Amino acid sequence: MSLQNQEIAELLTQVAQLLEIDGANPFRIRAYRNAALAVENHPRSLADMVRAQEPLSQIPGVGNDLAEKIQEAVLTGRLALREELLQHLPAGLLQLLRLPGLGPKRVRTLYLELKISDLAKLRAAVMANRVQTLPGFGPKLQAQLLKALNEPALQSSRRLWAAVKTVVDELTTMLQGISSVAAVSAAGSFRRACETVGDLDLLAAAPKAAPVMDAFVHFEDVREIISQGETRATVVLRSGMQVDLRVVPRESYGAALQYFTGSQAHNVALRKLAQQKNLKINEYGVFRGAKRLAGAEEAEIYRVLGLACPSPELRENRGELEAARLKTLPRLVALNDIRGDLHAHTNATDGADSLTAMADGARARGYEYLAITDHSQRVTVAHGLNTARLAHQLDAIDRLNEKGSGLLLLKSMEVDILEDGSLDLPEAMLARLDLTVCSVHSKFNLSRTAQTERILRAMDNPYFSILGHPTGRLLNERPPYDVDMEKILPGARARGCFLEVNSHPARLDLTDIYCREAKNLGVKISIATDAHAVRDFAQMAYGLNQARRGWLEPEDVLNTYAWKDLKKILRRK
Ligand code: DGT
Ligand code: CA
Ligand code: CA
Ligand code: ZN
Repeated sequence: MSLQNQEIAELLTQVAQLLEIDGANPFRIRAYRNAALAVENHPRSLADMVRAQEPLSQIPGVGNDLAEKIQEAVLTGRLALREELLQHLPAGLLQLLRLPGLGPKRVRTLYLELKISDLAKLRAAVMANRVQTLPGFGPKLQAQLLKALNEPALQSSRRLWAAVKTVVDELTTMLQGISSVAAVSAAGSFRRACETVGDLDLLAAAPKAAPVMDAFVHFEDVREIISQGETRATVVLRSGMQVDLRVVPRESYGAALQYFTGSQAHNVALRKLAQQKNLKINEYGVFRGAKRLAGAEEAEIYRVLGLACPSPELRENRGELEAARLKTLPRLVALNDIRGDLHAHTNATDGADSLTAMADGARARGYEYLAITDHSQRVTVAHGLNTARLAHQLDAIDRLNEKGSGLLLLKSMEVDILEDGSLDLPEAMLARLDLTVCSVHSKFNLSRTAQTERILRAMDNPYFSILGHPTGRLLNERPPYDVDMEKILPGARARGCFLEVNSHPARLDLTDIYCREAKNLGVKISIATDAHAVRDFAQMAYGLNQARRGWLEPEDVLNTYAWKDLKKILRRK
């Protein structure tokens, strides 16, 4: 993983902002601000410097303490301090900071005086005229905030991949309907299957751009045209999402697709590689002098550089170019490798569909097995099952399995991990299950050490199979609870436990980085939908995205195995 300087600076800036909202010591705040500036303006990649073990403390504005933080950001992609702050400060406060006129001081006032912690609450307070009387505010600022709250730009924060998918489908269908259009694709972070997407990048191949541009800006869902050039246009949709379209001639479509898919870090590394071979690469093709060696097909771009074509999900400059050169790219797990789903709820707890409906739904997807994992008793909001109700469900599963419909229902439960690390189900019942999904649903705010120990202690239980939604985060809503994955993963490995990529589009809480770490440690992953209705089985695609970004191959994924093999893999030593 390789954070750009700007991304490191952004993390440091957020820490400074959160500290200020928190009312921290001004010197400490200033230290983070200065470091962010220094990092942003530093001419060399700090990630490279960390890798080369060059001291960061030489950088003006970066002392020993901050050098450590930068190193942490480079090595882990995150800052524990930022996450600690977000354990007691709502993440929505960071969104407030994006409004003109709102800095950390005023956000602190809003939060302390009116408990405003996100855009919706601010809007409500503005509408109720309660903001203008706060110290440091006033009617003029309140009016300015109202205007800003209605700006489309504000709503265009990062969107879940799943939400963007719908738009991609609509827009590509529309563009493909234009007779002169030879090819259409999404590019950018969407094509790389990132969890969230900033703006959507689309690419089309056509001999003349004008008719394509015209159809695009007149698409029914367009609310505003930001810019419209001859071959490129940017619009904002009614949802607030920004979409970029570029139209290129067919002969440079492959090069443009490669270029605009990114990531930028991948492109920079690729360009360096081309330069070493005395070739030039840009969005029009690969050139030796004036001679174009490739351009029409993306795979050709890589081929003339001596590389296999890495799947877009891998293009983050995390070793994929090396693997492409050595022809050792992973054979990424795909939907047709998936033989079942290991996390699903029924209407016995908080699901919408019955046991038989869920079984039928899984069979319709061609699955061999489905684990029924309703909640345990402690999760009262979900109407968790007590021992008697679970026993009843297990009997029902036995009866359905005896009928032999071709789908095997696995007896399981999403067992709550209690605060002391014990499991919310007596041993006699645990013993009746084929596997367990064990999850944290309470006490999210334990310290990192306590949360980590809690989970490891739960894994000590010989009936623990899979850690469900391992960090509890909800993208754009709730930060992850503080847990040390660097301990959980080896801990799981040592005990013969597994982790889940929860495919809910806002969860995906085992990140690409940790998927890869799990693979490297030999910890297999369950890609599971946590379906609460038959239609949720389709969420498997989102979990697969994450797993593929984490370099997972079929053998790394529990639910690619036939049940007779999976059963052996799940058996604890
Ligand atoms: P996003 O929109 O924040 O989710 O992330 P991306 O990756 O879609 O970024 P975006 O939309 O700014 O640009 C799309 C792609 O275009 C990016 O992944 C790589 C390429 N690209 C954009 N700007 C540059 C640049 O300055 N240098 C290079 N080498 N590539 C760039
Ligand atoms: Ca983009
Ligand atoms: Ca873009
Ligand atoms: Zn759960």
